[in-house]
Amino acid sequence: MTLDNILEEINKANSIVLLAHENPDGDAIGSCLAMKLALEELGKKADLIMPEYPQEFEILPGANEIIKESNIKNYDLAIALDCASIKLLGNCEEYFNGAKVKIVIDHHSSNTMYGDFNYVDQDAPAVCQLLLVVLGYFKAQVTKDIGTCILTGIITDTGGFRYESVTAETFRFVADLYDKGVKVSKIYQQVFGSKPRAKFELHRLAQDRIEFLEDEKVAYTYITREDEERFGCKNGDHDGIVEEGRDVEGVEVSIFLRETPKGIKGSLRSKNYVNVSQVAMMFGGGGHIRAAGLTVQGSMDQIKAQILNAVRTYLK
Ligand SMILES: [Mn+2]
Repeated sequence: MTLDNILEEINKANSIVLLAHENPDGDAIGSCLAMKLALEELGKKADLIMPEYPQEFEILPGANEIIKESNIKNYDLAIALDCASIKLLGNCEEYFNGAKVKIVIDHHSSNTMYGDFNYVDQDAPAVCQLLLVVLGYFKAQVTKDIGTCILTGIITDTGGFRYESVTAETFRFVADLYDKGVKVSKIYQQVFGSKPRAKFELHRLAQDRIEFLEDEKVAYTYITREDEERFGCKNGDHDGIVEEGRDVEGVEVSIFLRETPKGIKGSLRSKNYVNVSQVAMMFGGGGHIRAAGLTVQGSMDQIKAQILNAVRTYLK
């Protein structure tokens, strides 16, 4: 079984690097930190490389040990968490490619199985929930610190237990974490209950620009680089904008475009029936049925029109 292979590779490795997708979210950071702490429980040290991550996660256990880069280019083992393709590793791709053995642990349906060993379960609402299965199999003890990282990922990737990916198992896992002393309300407050002023201003502007199209079944908005510079935004301040459009009554698909150095990044969300992962894949992206993303070259207006054309065919 894959998990036996993964444990064997971990035991053999003298140097391990942990990586996630660029612009990491709570699940990416939570799963990497949980894995790092769990490896320590198993007597293994690992480097966690993340050039940038949102400041609300700085308080997570082990976050002070996250490094921006490493001198080591050929780790014995690389483990990519919450990352659907090698391309999405961004600047960390070199560490993955340079490693002798490559492992992928993920829950994206669009995962390209780019590791030597791939443990992918698209039904898992978060990689963090999947990690509980993995750590259980490894007989690694889930400490309060590990549980805190894991719960952060579960809460962020499920929108606070709101999505249909949540199962009874999710709540059983959370109940176990609660019994270990993990503070559910504190994590909730940290993740959803507080935002920097720059983030608030960016969200206010994006909300102001929302257009309701296609019989009000589609919400569209955008943010330019100039907007983010003007407010002094940090990495991750745009997180949550696309959900604001989706949450409006009658909206099935929310589209959010954002200028990045690599091109226009599109985020797609759906409420009930449109498979936005399929739409994203038409543009070389991917993700989940209700949450997906893509990065393309072109003008904002052009890309908006192209995505709208694609989304239109799925609307009822
Ligand atoms: Mn995830």
